[in-house]
Amino acid sequence: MKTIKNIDSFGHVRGESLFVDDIPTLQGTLYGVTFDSPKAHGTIKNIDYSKAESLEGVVKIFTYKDILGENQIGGIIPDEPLWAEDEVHFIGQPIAFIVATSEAIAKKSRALITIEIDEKPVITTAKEAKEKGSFINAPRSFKLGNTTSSFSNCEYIIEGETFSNGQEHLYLETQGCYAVPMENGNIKITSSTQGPTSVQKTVAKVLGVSMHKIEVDVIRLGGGFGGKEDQATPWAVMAAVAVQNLKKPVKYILNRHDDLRMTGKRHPYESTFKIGLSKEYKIQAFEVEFLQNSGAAADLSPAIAERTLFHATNSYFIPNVTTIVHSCKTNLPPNTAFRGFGGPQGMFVIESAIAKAAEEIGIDKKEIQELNLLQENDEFSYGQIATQVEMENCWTSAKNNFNSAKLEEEIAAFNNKNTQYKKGLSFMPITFGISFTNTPMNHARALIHIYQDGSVGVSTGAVEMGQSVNTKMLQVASVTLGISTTKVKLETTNTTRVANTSPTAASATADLNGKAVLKACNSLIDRLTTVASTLLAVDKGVIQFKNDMVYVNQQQTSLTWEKVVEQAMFERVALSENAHYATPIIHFDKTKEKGHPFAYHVYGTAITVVTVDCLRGTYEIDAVKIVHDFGKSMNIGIDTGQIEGALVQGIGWMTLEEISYNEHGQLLSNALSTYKVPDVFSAPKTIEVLPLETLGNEHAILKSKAVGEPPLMYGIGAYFAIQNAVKEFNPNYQLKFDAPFTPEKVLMGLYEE
Ligand code: MTE
Ligand code: LUZ
Ligand code: MOS
Repeated sequence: MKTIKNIDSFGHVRGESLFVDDIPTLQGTLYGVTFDSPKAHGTIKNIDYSKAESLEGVVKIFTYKDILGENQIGGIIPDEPLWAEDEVHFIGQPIAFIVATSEAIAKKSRALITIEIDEKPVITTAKEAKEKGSFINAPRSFKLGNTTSSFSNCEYIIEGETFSNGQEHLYLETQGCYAVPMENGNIKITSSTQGPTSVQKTVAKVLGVSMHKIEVDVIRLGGGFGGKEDQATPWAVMAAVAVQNLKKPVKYILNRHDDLRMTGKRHPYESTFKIGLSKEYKIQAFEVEFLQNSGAAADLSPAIAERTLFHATNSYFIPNVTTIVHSCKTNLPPNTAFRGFGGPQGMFVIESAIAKAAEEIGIDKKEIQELNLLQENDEFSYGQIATQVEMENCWTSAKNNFNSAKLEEEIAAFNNKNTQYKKGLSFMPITFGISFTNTPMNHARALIHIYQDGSVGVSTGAVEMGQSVNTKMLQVASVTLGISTTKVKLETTNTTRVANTSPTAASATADLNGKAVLKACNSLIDRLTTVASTLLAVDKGVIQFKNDMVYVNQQQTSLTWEKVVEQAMFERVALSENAHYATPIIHFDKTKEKGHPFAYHVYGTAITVVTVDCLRGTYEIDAVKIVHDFGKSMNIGIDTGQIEGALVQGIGWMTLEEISYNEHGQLLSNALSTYKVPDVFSAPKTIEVLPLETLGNEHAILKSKAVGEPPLMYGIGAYFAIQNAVKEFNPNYQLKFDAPFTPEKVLMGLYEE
C-alpha cells in the first residue's frame, strides 16, 4: 500500500498546528487556576478565601458548594470528588477553582488563600497500604492449572521481590481546556483529552444537565500517553462549572508545576514471586502477588490491575499459574493509564523471576526464555488459546538476522580486554493483547461526508495525539474510495458528530475506528458504483474506483470521481454515511476470570546491548535490535516511529526516570531538574527495526497490527542488559529488581561486596 507522511508533520514543524492554548480566545474570556491541598491526608478545619476573593480581577472562587449536580468524577468507582469537601487525601487534590480576568491574577489570588488541616497519617507505599488494609477494591486473581501441587515436582524453586517505580507522562502539551457558553445553557468545550465522551459525560453529571447540552471537541493533543485517558476530565469539568455559573468563556491550561503535582502517573508496583522449573528448565509453576500503588482514588486502577494479570506471563507458556493483584489505596495523586496500562509492570516481574532462576541455576537467562516461548494453541492463564503465534518466529529471526551469537562473542572479547568498561546484552520478547480488556468498550464509529465537489470529510471517535491515527484514517478512506489523499480531510473529534466513543487508548484506536471508516466507505462506494454503472451502461460487478477515476474490467475509463459524485447528487443519492464497528469474537467472564478478551496479540523480540562505565556507574545503550510483528504495516514510517518512541519511553522508565515522593506524600521530582527523561544523548545510539514477514491479522485494520503500546516493553531489556554488564565487573553483585536502574544504583552494584 502506498504510504504517506504524517499529515500533521508540516504544520508541526512550522508551528501552525493548533493545540488548546492556540485557539483564538473570545472577548470576555476568563482564566482559571486550582487551589489544591498542601497536605496529603487530613480533615479541613478552616479555609479563608476572604483576601483571595477581594483581589481585583478575581471574579469568583468555586468550591464543591457551587456544584448543581454531583460532586463526583470517578469513572470506574465513584470515589473521587471534583473538589474536596471535608477531607483531603493527597497533596495536589483540588479544593477550589479561582476564576479571574487573567491567569496571573488567578495565581496571585491562590497565594492569598489560607487553610487549616487536621493532619492524619499518610501512606505512600503499596506495602504499607496493604498492611493497614487500605484498598481501592477487592483483589483480582487469575489461575491456570495448580501451582501448589506442581511446585512439589519442580527441580528448582526460586522466590524473590521486585519493585518498579511510577513514570511521569510528560506530554509536551500540559492538561487544559477552553469552555464556551452557547445558547440555552449549552456549553462547548475544547479539551486536550483522549476521551471526549468521558469529558462530556462527567461534565453533564457534575453540572446536573443532560449530555446533549455538552459538546466536546478535540483538535489534537500534544501527547497523551495515557495521562489524558481519564485525567483530562477534571479540568474541563471545573471550567464548565464556571461557565454554567458565570456565562462567560473560561480557559484553563495547567502550568507544568501544577500538572506534575496534581496528576497521577504510571503505577509503582511492589511484587513477590515464586517460580518453579523442571530439570530441563521448563517453567512448571509461577505465582505472583502484585501490589499496585493506586493512589488516593480508583481512576483507572482496577482496569490497569487487570491488564497486569493478563500480561503476567509475558511471552511464555506456563502450565500452572496463580496471580493476584491488590489495588492499594495510598495518599498519592490517583495513578492512571500509561502506555502499556499495567502490562509492563507485569512483564518486569516474570523477566525478573527468570533472571533470578537463571542466576541460581547457573545458566544464561536466554536459555530459559527460549525454552518456554509461547507456541501455537498454548493457553493463557485467562483461558484464551493463542493462535497465529509469532513469538518463536520473532525470537529466531532476531537471533539470526542480528547474528546474536557473534554479538555475544564480541561482547565477551570486549569484556575480557576491558576493566573500566563492561558490556551486557539481553533478549526481551513481548506478547501484548489487543482490545480493551473490558469487552463492551471495543466499538467505534465513523461519519463520512462526500461533498458535491468530490472532496471528503472524515469524522471518527479517534483522537490524534501524535501517534498519527488521523493519517491512518485518511489512508483507509483514500484507499477504499480510490481517491487521492489530498481529497480527504480529517475533521476534529467531536461528540456531536461521533457520539458515545471509547477513549483513544489500548492501542486499538486505528483498528476500531479504521474498521468503521472502511465500512462507511464501502457503503458509499456501493452507491456510487450503481451511479457509475448507469452512466457507463455496464454491470456493477466490473466497476472499480481507483486513482480518482472509474475503471471497468481493470481498464481506466474517462469517467472521473467528481463526475460520479455530481451525478449522484443529481440523482439524490445519499453522499453521507455513518458506520459502526464492534470487534467480533471477544468475550470475558469476570466471575470465572476466563474468556477470549483479545482480538489478537502482537509479538516481538528486542536484543539490547549496553556499555557500563564501571568507574562512574553511567551507561550507554549501544544498540537495540528489534524484530517486530506489524502484521502487514499500512504505514511503516509511522509504525517505526511508534516503535522508536515507545522503546525510548520504556528505557526511560527502566533506567532514568525516578519519581520520588517523601514520607509526607510530597512530590520531590517536580521539575525536569529532578526528574530525568531520556534525551538524545541517553537514547540508544542505534535502533534497528526489522518487520517480521507475516500474513497479518483480519481483525487488524487492513491487516496492519496495533503498534502504539507493545514496543514500550522492549525497554525492559535495558534493565537486564545493564545488570549483565554489572555482573561482568562485580561477580559478587546480587541481582536486584528495583527499577529504575539509575546510574547511582549501578554504581552501588558495581562496588557492593
Ligand atoms: N504516540 C505519540 N506520539 N503520542 C502519544 O500520546 N500514546 C500512546 C501510543 N503512541 C501516544 C503515542 C498510547 S498510550 C496509546 S494507547 C496509543 O498511542 C493510542 O493510539 P492508537 O490506539 O492509535 O495506537
Ligand atoms: N484502557 C482501558 C486501556 O480502559 N482498557 C484497556 O484495556 C486499556 N489497555 C491499554 C491502555 N488503555
Ligand atoms: Mo494508552 S495507556 O491506552 O492511552
